[in-house]
Amino acid sequence: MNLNAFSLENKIAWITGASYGIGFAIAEAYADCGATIVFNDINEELVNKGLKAYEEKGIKARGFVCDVTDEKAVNELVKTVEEEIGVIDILVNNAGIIRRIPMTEMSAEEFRKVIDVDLNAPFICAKAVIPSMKKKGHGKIINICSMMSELGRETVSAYAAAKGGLKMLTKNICSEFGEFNIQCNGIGPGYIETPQTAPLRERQPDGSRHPFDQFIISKTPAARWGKTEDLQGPAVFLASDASDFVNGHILYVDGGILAYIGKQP
Ligand code: NAP
Ligand code: GCO
Repeated sequence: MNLNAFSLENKIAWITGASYGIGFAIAEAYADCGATIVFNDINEELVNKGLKAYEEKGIKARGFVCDVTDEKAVNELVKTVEEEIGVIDILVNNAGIIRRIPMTEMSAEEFRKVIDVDLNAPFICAKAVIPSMKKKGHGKIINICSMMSELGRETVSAYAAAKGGLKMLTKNICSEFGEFNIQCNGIGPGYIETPQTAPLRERQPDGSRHPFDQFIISKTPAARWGKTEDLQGPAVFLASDASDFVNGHILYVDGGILAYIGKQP
């Protein structure tokens, strides 16, 4: 087998919301595999924080202030990248938010905000990069889904609805653009140690582990939370030529949670 199939040399990758967290880890792995990194975040402070973090890793990334829900700003980012760097070969729709609120206490505005960032924005970003991918004759779109693309739980109704929709948007982009050699797949991370899940892992006043932390450990065959590094290999695979015949698939990187009934207490 030609191991160069996993190389990202001469590829331009745009990872949204990648100043830190899962997006940063994916961008770092892509840079290690030879890709040119483009990222955005919602404000200049975060972009500068990200640029510093990339620089410390020896990565010359291009950072943009861009709210992914703003179609005009997204189109301007893509136009600038195409003019100054080149056509985007790989898009990772990573930017996302969660609001943990019981459904009957959640306002329609709060629900809409989560849907806007976690579902509408991946549509906007994919729509912005697909035309040039079609002209170039290839492209990779990777949507960061979630276990909540498959399962629900209390307080995350908006997030689960968005991530369930993102799974189906992934399958639809596959269906509509596969003939142009564009592959669109999802990654469904399990419970990963990032700022987004920090509230679920906070130590209790008595020093014990958070009940939810203990719950996840009991539900995971690997008996641990995931680390952002656990997502790097799968993300490289889905961005590389090695996955050219993988399309419309959600690759769950969850330590086995979705396969496991859970350890008896
Ligand atoms: P995170 O630590 O909260 O990072 C999310 C990033 O997206 C932040 O930089 C955030 O900026 C940015 N962002 C939010 N709204 C944005 C917008 N409108 N425009 C541009 N950037 C925006 O999250 P994470 O844990 O790394 O998660 C990254 C992705 O993985 C998300 O889609 C999340 O749903 C998904 N995921 C996470 C887990 C997990 O266990 N952590 C598991 C499954 C899926 P701000 O700092 O300004 O908010
Ligand atoms: C939650 C968590 C999860 C993770 C992830 C699981 O509150 O249940 O935040 O939603 O972020 O999406 O795959």
